[in-house]
Amino acid sequence: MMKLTFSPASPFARKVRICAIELGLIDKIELVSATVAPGTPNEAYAHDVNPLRKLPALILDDGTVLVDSFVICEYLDDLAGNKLIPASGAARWKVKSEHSMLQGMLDAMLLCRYEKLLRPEALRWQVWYDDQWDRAWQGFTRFEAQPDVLARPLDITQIALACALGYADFRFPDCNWRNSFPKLAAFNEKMLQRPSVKVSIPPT
Ligand SMILES: N[C@@H](CCC(=O)N[C@@H](CS)C(=O)NCC(=O)O)C(=O)O
Repeated sequence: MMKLTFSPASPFARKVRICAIELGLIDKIELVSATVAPGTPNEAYAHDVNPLRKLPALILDDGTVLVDSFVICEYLDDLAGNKLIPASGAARWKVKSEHSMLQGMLDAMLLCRYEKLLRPEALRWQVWYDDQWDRAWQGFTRFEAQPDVLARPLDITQIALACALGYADFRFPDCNWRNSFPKLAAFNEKMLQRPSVKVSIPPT
């Protein structure tokens, strides 16, 4: 049994879980809850799993640790025979680049979250916060303008995008992204019809 370090609030862990369900691999993975956050070092996690103290990480049966949701999704897709990431050619690099962009959007949103939640108020820098938020927002703007991406058969880009939109709902409920991105709103509704996406909605 593989082990995935996990938190139900993590959009990155959610992305891996959705991939595993869609690829028929979820029964081979045990979700192991882990707690990591800036400012409260989890030394055991740093030592045993990931020195970067981030989740998710996938621990394979032979003890190998795969770090980072980007790599874990690719690994699972490889095991299942390239169902979520095109196996070769221009489409492969386009989808990987989209996935990478969504990683950056999620990183930016997570930094905003940590800034609000963890950084002492006197040390906050609004310009920096707004700049990070704008990166995520510009990313959504980019996907809103690409209806062909939203209409493809299920792939990693769509899964990551659903996780980013779900994270906006979860941590930034007042951002009103649906008003600005109607195509993404329709896409999100469609994604929520999938059991994998629905079962992994972060708990409120
Ligand atoms: N690039 C990483 C990002 C993972 C990440 O930032 N995870 C968050 C939880 S949502 C985390 O572990 N944060 C702890 C920290 O930054 O201290 C991935 O794709 O797995």
